[in-house]
Formats: sequence, structure tokens, C-alpha cells
Amino acid sequence: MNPNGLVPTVKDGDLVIWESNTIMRYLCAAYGGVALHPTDPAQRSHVERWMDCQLSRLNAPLAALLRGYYRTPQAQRDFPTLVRYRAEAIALWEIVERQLDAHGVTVGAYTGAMCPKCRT
Ligand SMILES: N[C@@H](CCC(=O)N[C@@H](CS)C(=O)NCC(=O)O)C(=O)O
Repeated sequence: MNPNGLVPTVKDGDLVIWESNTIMRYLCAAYGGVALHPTDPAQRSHVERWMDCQLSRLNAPLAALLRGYYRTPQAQRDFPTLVRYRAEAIALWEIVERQLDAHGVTVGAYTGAMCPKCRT
């Protein structure tokens, strides 16, 4: 269903949707997810910056580690490169950690879309 052969891929009736952020926006628009994807431009920017950050930055070193370590036979692994990807991943996820330390959530504090558990 997905020309890239990847997940996630969602089928909603006749519509096939791929790319996780597109799926998220579609589900929010189609099924009343305004709390997760606000219409207010400023509030929406808080959500979308993390979506874009995940897509453009956070995922890359983890995907490289998945391919270079778990999907590469031990004898063929390029450990200096893997160590660089690991350091890159840690540095990026520390940004998320700092956001969580400061606000408890990545975006809910700005949009009011915190889950019940987060509010307690
Ligand atoms: N940018 C795409 C990335 C999709 C992607 O990389 N999916 C991975 C899993 S997270 C996948 O299907 N991998 C198949 C495989 O590695 O065999 C999205 O956000 O949906």
C-alpha cells in the first residue's frame, strides 16, 4: 500500500495514507483531534515543531543504528561510525529530556492537550 514499503500505513475506507506525520494530521482532522493538532497557529506550531524535529533530526541516528548494528552482521559492523551515531542520538534526545524536565510534556503544556496521567 505504501510505495516506500514502510510502516506506518493506514487505510481509512478507500484512502491509503502513509508518512506518520501526515497520518497524524489526517486522523486529527478527520476524527476530531483538535486537542492534539490545534487550529490556533501558535499552538499548532508547538506541536508541529516536534513532529518536524522527529522527522528531520531525531529519527536519523536511531535508524542508522538500527541498520548499522542490529541489521548488520557483527563482522561487518563499522563501530567508529556507530559510536558517532550513538553520540548524535544521545545529544538529540537530551534536547527532548530537557524539554520534559522543564515542562513535563513536549507540547501539552502549550496546547492543553495533556493526557490525564500527565496532569496528575
Ligand atoms: N518518514 C516515515 C518513516 C517510516 C519508516 O522509516 N518506517 C520504518 C519503521 S519506523 C519501517 O517501516 N521500516 C521497515 C524496515 O525497516 O524493514 C514516517 O514517518 O512514516
